[in-house]
Amino acid sequence: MKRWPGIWLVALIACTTPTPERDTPTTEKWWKEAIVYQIYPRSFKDSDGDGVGDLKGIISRLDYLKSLGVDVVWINPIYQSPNFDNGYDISDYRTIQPEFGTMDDFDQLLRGLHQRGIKLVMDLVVNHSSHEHAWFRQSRASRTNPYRKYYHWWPAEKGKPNPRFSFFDVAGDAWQYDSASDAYYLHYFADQQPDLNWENPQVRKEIHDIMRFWADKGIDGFRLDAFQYAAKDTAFPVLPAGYEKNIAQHYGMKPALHVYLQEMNNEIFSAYDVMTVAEGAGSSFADAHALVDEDRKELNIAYHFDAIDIGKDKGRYDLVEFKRVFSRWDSAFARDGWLAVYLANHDNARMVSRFGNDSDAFRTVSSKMLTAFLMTMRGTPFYYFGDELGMTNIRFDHIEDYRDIETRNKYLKAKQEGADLDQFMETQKRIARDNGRTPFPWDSTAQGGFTTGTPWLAVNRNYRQINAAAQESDPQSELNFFRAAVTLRKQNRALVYGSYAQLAPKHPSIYAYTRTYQNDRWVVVLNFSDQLVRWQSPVDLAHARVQLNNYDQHEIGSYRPYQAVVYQLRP
Ligand code: ISL
Repeated sequence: MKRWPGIWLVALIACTTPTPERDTPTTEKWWKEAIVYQIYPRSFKDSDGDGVGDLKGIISRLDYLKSLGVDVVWINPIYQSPNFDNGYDISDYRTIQPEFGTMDDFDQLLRGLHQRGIKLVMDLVVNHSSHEHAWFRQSRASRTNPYRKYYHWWPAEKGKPNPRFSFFDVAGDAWQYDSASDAYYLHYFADQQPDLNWENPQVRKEIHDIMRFWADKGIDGFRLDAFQYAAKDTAFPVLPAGYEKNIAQHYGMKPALHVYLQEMNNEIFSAYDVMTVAEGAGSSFADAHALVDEDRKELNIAYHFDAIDIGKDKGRYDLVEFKRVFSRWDSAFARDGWLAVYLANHDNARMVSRFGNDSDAFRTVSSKMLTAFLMTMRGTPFYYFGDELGMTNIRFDHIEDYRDIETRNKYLKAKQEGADLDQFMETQKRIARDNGRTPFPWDSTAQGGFTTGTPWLAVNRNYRQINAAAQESDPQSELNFFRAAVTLRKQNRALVYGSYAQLAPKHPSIYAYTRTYQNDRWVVVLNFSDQLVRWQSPVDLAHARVQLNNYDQHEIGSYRPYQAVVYQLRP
């Protein structure tokens, strides 16, 4: 275990006014009790030496997944795709991408997971398809093609449509002119990702059939990618000034969204015991509730961006704001609805680089502290693969090292606009999505044991220190801490269903909260700083049992850098 340095800071902060506790939701569901582990399949394990992770690779590591104790695996898209956006541009929703394997491999993976008591959630990318999907090939062929209305077209003789911003387009323009039919089509993401027209009932029926296909195979859930954008104002009016501050409201979240989701629920979700999670939760608590409250009969879990976006632009975050965001969401969902709790995914930097401290001195301990946080909050933890090892950002120096369409296109855009490219590259070291997509380091052999070939994206140079094999045998490793935290959550309903209340909302370094379920009460104390902090809990901890601690010592009222202590009060 790493030693903390000799800098002692006595921070006696009087702000210990607890926030009130809220009721716990009454309905108990398997997906509320589950811990979800997200696998980025390109980077998990390559079985055939082509440098790309694949299904056989995952199959070869099923026992590792079992050993983690997680309940659900969410796998990023594995369908056929020309891969402009790493599978988020699907050209056939019923075929497995050949570089990932075959449908037989998929069936074997699903069986292997189920045999080990692990469920599988698939990523459903249906706000848009690939431009290579047969629907789009037809749609663009002529204005009279039966598939024309599967997408959003604007005839050129009406002039240029009102501007819409594209997240990934080099020019930032979501309208792409297509000479074949002298019209523009809409793509909120890259021009290889045309938006589907959900107003067309035929499109909705096609998607239901696709969902039924996968549900009949026995999968256990769907993550709905970027679905808040599916219902748009298709008159495409001029947007009001300042619309960028509320993209979700102006680009999607129109009332028809709920019609589409209720239809989907009626057709699919109610017929299968599947869990459903909405990527993006609108722009208000009301929006998020409208997506997931039980009586709405739409989705199960809201996956909002407020927490993951904290300080993204500034390069640092303020713990008081971090606590406020998590607490406000918790309290807004204390009675109805349910949330995902996460600190990383394939669209973000590594958790420890972003919210912890990835220096040699503090990487291990701060990554464990963040794990303790995720495993003791209310909401379903969505834990990103590799964070159990404390993987860090790769921080590429050259644009050529990046594979992500977002980073590469933003670089071209910045270049065209004459922006400061050094500054751009520095920012990407902090936030680029490829930071979180590098291959999983299994051991200290070449390429971290991920592949025998050339990896599609560089393996982080620190794989000799940070790898699963080394951590497996070390009882103090991040990996074994993760397993202990998972077990603790699984064994204690208070950590799942217990009400939540902050103990020191204004403290700049300590995040402390209680979780209470019937007469079982817990106190979680997390030091988010690299200094020793003295802080007295308003709840008496003298007789509490320490159930989780990322240091081997512990002293009530004195918390070492990035220390996490989880106490259970004795009744
Ligand atoms: O990644 C983002 C910013 O860096 C987000 O704006 C992201 O594009 C948005 O959350 C939607 O993400 C999802 O759909 C995208 C895909 O690239 C992402 O990987 C996916 O999570 C388009 O399908």
